Amino acid sequence: MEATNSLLDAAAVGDLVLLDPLTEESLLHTLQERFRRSDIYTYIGNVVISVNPYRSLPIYTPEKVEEYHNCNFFAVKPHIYAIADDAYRSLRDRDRDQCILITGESGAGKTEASKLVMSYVAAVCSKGEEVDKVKEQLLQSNPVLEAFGNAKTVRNDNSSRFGKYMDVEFDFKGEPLGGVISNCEYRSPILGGSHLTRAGDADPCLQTCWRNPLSSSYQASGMEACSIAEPQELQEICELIGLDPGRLERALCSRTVKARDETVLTTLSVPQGYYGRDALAKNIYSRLFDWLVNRINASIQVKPGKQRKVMGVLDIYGFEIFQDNSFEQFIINYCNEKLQQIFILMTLKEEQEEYVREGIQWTPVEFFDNSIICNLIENSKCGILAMLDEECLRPGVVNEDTFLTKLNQLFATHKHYESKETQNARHVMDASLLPQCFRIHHYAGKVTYNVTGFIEKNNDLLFRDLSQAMWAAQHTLLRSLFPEGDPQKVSLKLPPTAGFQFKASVTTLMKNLYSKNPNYIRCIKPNETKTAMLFTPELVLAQIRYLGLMENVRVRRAGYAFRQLYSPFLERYKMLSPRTWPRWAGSDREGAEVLLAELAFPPEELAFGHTKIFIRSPRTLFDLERQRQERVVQLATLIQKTFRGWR
Ligand code: AD9
Ligand code: MG
Repeated sequence: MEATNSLLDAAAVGDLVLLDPLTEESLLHTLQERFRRSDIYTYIGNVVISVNPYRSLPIYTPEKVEEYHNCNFFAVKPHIYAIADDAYRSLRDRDRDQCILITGESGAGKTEASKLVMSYVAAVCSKGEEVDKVKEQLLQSNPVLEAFGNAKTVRNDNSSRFGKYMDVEFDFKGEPLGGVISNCEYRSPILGGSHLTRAGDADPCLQTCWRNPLSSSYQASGMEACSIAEPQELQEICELIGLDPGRLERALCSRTVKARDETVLTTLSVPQGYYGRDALAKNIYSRLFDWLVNRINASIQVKPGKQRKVMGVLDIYGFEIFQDNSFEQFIINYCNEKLQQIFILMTLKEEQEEYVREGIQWTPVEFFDNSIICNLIENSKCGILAMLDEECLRPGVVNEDTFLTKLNQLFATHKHYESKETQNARHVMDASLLPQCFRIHHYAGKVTYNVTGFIEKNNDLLFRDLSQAMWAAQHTLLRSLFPEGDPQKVSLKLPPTAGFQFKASVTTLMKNLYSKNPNYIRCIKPNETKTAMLFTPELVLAQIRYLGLMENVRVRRAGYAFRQLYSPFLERYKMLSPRTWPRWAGSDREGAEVLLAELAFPPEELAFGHTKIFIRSPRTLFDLERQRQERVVQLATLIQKTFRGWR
């Protein structure tokens, strides 16, 4: 076991649960030292931390696959293959559905990690014409999705602009049958910036809209009105989608408003025109992407009725704390807060289950429960999202001021909520918090959100004139993406808000994950410049905080830091006891009991389960290991002397 083999060299600790003392510095130092030795993987129990090396390492070869195939998790170096193997075997042999949750910031290596997991599982499950075809379909769905869903950003040359959850389904023998992909996307990030300029992938008409969605476009023509600045561009787009330019121009520059029994065409202001144009481009791209996911799902779906076991892989954006945080960060961080909640619940649940299985007394341990923050955001009556929806649906002029005022009143005394107003009431002097902002104390740190734009982004409205224009186009695919544009189907109901939809998909995702056995991969980005093997401590430290790694270690060692099956335990340490060494005739469990009684460790440090020994603190394990190493040296000296005597 790597962790105990090299205890005298603290930096080589392969499992941070054994870190002693546990501080941010020691954790950071361990990761840095391991990274320097190209050991990019480190455990926290069975959580894998992966630090992006930004260069190709020779650790994903078929020989490595073989090495980790059916391995004993603790007997081999930490590796993403070990967790993939453990999850797959548990699914196949113990009938437990699995999920693999991969988190980390942009460029940290999540998508690469998800591909490594998938390719590992594909490599170790059985072969055959039918199975190979399914594997191929599952693996090949990735390049298609990446072609449309990824883009070059400042942070990552191949950044996923969507969150992806994929359920891979297996039969009782562990052979893949097919799968289902869900797009856990919050719409804005897909068309997040002007970096989207890659040519060659998309349908030419959509590409034009995407690359240049009538940009450079509008000029004010008098009061509160706008017109198309580049009619040529409009003409070209309309030729491609098969639409009368006059129709699109009208939809881009004006809006039909129904007032009582009258229908009035009102002109749009320049900012409204820009809003409509961007909303249209976003909708076209986003709906096309959903269509693509549906097409892939149709080809990989498993026939209903088949009994199946499931391995879900979640590749989703991590916690974000920027200088300026807006609605997008709020939504993303809410999702991460939920993932943290599920992590705590599941880890403690798993711990508890293991103790029950092993017949060990469970004493609940203090840990930070973040439900209070989740509730602050998602409570259906008075959470921040509900308040925002209420504001968005309120008739008349709405703005973010009243939204913020309501939050300030509601959460005046909330421990995890702060604003200028609540600070004043609490006599806090803090010039860094601006009046248009509120701050949430997330599990991963404090984030200040500027409410400007929250309402517009939450409304995420596409003017009906635009959806009707798209439905009128002759381009069949485009037309099919805007069914609500059919004038026969005009609905007076407002579409659900972005926040509402996101909360619903997060709730579904959490339910799905909660029904499975979780496996975690926490990805860390070591530097901002995508440089091979460069480790910037400040950057990594920030991620250690955002990923909640300290909390992660604390939760993991909430009960017993170390546990091992009796047989390998006795095998390793029996040399410390004259009664068990070299040969022990009784059971492994009795052997471990005899051994530990002779070493006289305090009884509260140990618990004897049905199949495993449990050790409470790393210190006790270290002590055990130190004694073992001393014994090894003694024995080596003895053997040397004996051999010399023979000569
Ligand atoms: V984003 O949130 O989608 O923007 P990811 O998915 O976290 O981000 P990604 O997996 O795309 O990051 O990794 C970024 C780049 O780092 C890859 O294109 C590789 O060049 C590099 N990378 C990541 N993981 C590894 C690895 N295990 N070995 C070598 C890696 N290079
Ligand atoms: Mg990615």
